[in-house]
Amino acid sequence: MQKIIKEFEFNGTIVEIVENSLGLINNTYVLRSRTDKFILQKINTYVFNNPVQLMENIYLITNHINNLDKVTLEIIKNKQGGLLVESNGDFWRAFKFIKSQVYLKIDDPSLIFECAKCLANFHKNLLVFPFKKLNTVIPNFHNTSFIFDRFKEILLKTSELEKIKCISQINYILSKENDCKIIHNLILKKKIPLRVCHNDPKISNILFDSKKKAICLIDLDTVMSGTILSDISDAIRTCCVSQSEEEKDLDKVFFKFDYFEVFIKSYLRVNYDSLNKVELSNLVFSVELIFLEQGIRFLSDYFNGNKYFKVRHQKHNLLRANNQLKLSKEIRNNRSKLQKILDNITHNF
Ligand code: GN1
Ligand code: MG
Repeated sequence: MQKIIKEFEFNGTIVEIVENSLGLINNTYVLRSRTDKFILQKINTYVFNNPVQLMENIYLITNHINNLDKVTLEIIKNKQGGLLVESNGDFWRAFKFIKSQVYLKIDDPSLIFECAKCLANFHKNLLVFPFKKLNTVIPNFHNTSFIFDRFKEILLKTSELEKIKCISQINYILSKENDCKIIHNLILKKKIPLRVCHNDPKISNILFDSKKKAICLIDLDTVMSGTILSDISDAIRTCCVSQSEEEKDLDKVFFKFDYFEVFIKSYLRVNYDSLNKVELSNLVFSVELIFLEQGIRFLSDYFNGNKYFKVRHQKHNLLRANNQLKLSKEIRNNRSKLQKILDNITHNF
């Protein structure tokens, strides 16, 4: 790693390297010199097969946000002025370290308010950014219809024994084929617009200061065009729950309706004007769908040999899938309750 470190424009000698294992995709290290801290990441090329295009996106987005005088990631270039360092087929990139705290789950509604505000401002700041300038780093990333079809393909290669063990999860997912198409079809029909989206605004991708104020969204790897509904629902997926997606005791896992209310109020306060009627009327459904989508993604990876998400043990992705599918069902059974909460809020706008 010393060889890689030497290639970047870090000021000062690096005296400490600590691995940070929060993300499920890239390898992240916090570096410290005598005066500064930095983030060094090895990009997961199984997931991101074009790191150059990915970094081009991050460069454009961070410049745009920076020009608005808002806080965002700051790329540290290599000694030739490039955005990446390549070594033995691996791609590395670096950022300035932002002094902050991250949360894996939330126990304080004021943090929910901050998350929603942070995401809404991110969307607002990028409203004028022409999304066509961004490379599609992962095609069909939040296309649930595509994710469903890939799940079916993976099932064809899964052993009968494994399928029997997971029969209830499989049957539940297969019964949702039509649901998986709804948002995608509305995009195709241009009823739901494409916009610049973060595409991975989970709670641990939001930095907070010591006063619990949100600083900015990080992990800009998947910033590209998409529906804003995936962003809103993905933030809700990780903010408005009793436990994180890592919790395996499902009795402890439930949706927090009061947090949903705080989230929606805070988000719409900033960005209500840019949502159209079709987006608003599909918002509650999109929350159910994102849990289902994440459940399908985890279960697909489990059947496929855990190649995509980092795991600590062989059944890790299965347990994560069970967690997400439970929440998807809970939202399904409480759609009208969530719709009422949303209607009461939008009524006042
Ligand atoms: C991955 O990189 P990280 O850990 O923030 C994944 C997201 C999932 C998330 C689940 C590129 O995000 O889509 O929602 O794990 N990122 C990618 O924790 O697939
Ligand atoms: Mg990521």
